[in-house]
Amino acid sequence: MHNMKELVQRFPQNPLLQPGDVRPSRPDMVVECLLNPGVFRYQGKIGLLLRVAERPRPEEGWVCTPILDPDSEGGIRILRIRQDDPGLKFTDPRIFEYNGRGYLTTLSHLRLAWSTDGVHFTVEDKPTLLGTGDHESFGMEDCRVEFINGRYWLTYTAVSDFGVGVGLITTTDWKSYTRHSIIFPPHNKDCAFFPEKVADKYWAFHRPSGLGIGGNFIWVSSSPDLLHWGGHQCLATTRPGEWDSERIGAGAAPILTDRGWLAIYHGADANSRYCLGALLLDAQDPTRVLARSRAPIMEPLADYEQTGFFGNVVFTNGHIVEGDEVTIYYGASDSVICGAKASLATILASLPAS
Ligand code: MAN
Repeated sequence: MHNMKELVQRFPQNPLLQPGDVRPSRPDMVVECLLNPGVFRYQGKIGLLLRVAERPRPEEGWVCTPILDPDSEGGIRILRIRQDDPGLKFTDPRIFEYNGRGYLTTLSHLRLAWSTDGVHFTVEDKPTLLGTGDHESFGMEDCRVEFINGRYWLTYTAVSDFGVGVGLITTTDWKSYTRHSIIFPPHNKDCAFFPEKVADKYWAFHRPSGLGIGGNFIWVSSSPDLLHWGGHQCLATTRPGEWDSERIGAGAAPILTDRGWLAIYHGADANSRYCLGALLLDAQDPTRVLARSRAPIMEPLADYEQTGFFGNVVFTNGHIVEGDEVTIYYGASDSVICGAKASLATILASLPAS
């Protein structure tokens, strides 16, 4: 099952969390997938901010998807469409089109899970953050968490009928939350803040999508205050014919090493097979790429990474660094949460000389 040449070591306990470990947000909903956690330390514990994707119990002959709607009972409206409706078009298990408009098959919220050993996690009983307002009616996804200036900064994908953008929330205690505005409007996702200032500015990765011209590329931007972003520059593009030919996006915050900023990113090919790779950026100038993985540092090879809600996916947006060791928490097959360890020196040594 495992390719021993890979430079990451998967946890033997994988998967660490599965949909059955999480209580649905309402009795009429089913937890379908656990995905892509943000990761942080708080009061001696490791916290995961999970993406929990739910949908109504399946009904024979119908496609049902939940949409947040403050005017509906319980704050959720169920869109019910007959499976044979000619207006219905299925693209993949995650998304569908109805009468020319795009919808998600599941609704995601964010939920905390805690651990003292980084392997065994206890998931909170209730959603921590639910989509709020017009820009999150299709949910909140794939949250990056970074601790800067005494606060945790949560950058997540806000999905609605208006598009897919990046939302920002801050907290100090994981009990009360301050919601800021959308910081990168549609179409944009995969936003991760750098942990500290570089050249007197804050920095963030994000992933706008070009329509027709351009593509799904990683951009880097700077800010005086972590709220207002400018100086946008394209940092890395997809590579035709390679494992990252279709779309790329940042993982969590980059890691400062003695060779520069090491960033772990995801790349997908035309078959939507998601792997992880690494980028090395200049320590003083994060717009300068010094090196990039030729081959992935991690591929979907384990059974649980190949089969699931959306198979052949390893996707990360959170890790913990301890000396030379990075523990990568990741979503496998858009279904379960897993962990893997790697040596930073080994990842750096795998990058082509620049
Ligand atoms: C893609 C996938 C889905 C996600 C939507 C909206 O289709 O990443 O998992 O729900 O985008 O962000």
